[in-house]
Amino acid sequence: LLLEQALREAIASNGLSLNFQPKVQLETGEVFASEVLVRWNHLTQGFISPSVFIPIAERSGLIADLGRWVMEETCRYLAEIKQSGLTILPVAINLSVHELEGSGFAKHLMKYVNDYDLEPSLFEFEVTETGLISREEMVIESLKQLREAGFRVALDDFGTGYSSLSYLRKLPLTTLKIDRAFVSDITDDKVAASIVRTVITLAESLGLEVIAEGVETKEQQSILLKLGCTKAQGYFFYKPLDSLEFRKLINH
Ligand code: G
Ligand code: G
Ligand code: MN
Ligand code: NA
Repeated sequence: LLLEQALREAIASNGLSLNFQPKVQLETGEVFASEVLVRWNHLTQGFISPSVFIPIAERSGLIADLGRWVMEETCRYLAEIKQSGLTILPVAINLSVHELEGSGFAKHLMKYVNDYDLEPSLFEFEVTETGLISREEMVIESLKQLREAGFRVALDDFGTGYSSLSYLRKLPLTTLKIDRAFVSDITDDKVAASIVRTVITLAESLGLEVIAEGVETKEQQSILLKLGCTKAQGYFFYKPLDSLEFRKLINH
């Protein structure tokens, strides 16, 4: 309850910040986009992980305010880059399924995009399968509205949920993100490699972009290239960077 109250104050008083993890072309390391990751530097406890405070936000209903803060801050950041005449790259924002449950979510996001004079095609929203299983119909409807508004939609942590294939038929996706559990096993485990190969083929035949998460070694990079993967994220390339570091990286 103390953390919940502190989180409420952090959202209201700019106590949160954004990190950006570069998404790269697997072969060259060229940065083509980034994933936005929220950070909370607690006054006395230091950095608290989103895997701790996102669940608190979900349970307490603070997730709607937190999501709005992340969206607006991302728009502000992009608009600022655009105004300085620098390169503006697409961003991916993680969504909690709770945020998709209300109606009119897409419209609400469009308001920020319009206020900051940005294009919806710059934004991808990442959702996880585990989140989707509850309230399925409403969530699918919200995702459809996001696509109709011109946003992109990625299925995050793909392969770790229970009904991956049936969801692929129902969800209006643009992108599959291969979970890092497969990537970390790919060098010693033939089965993991086969799964990754199959996911890549599947994504291609469905017309989806595919990106490997959690690439940490050169060996993983080279196996993924052999399996036909072209895009990646991971510590081998870049850790999440703060906004200044990220800006320096793309405008060196
Ligand atoms: O940044 P880190 O790798 O520690 O993220 C931990 C978890 O928190 C990941 O599952 C990530 O998707 C989630 N997360 C990070 N930022 C956000 C955010 O802005 N909104 C939501 N809903 N989840 C986030
Ligand atoms: O659930 P999601 O995929 O959104 O989680 C993103 C999280 O993954 C972030 O907390 C980020 O810090 C973390 N992450 C990004 N790249 C790597 C990596 O190469 N290895 C590990 N272990 N974590 C990573
Ligand atoms: Mn993600
Ligand atoms: Na993920």
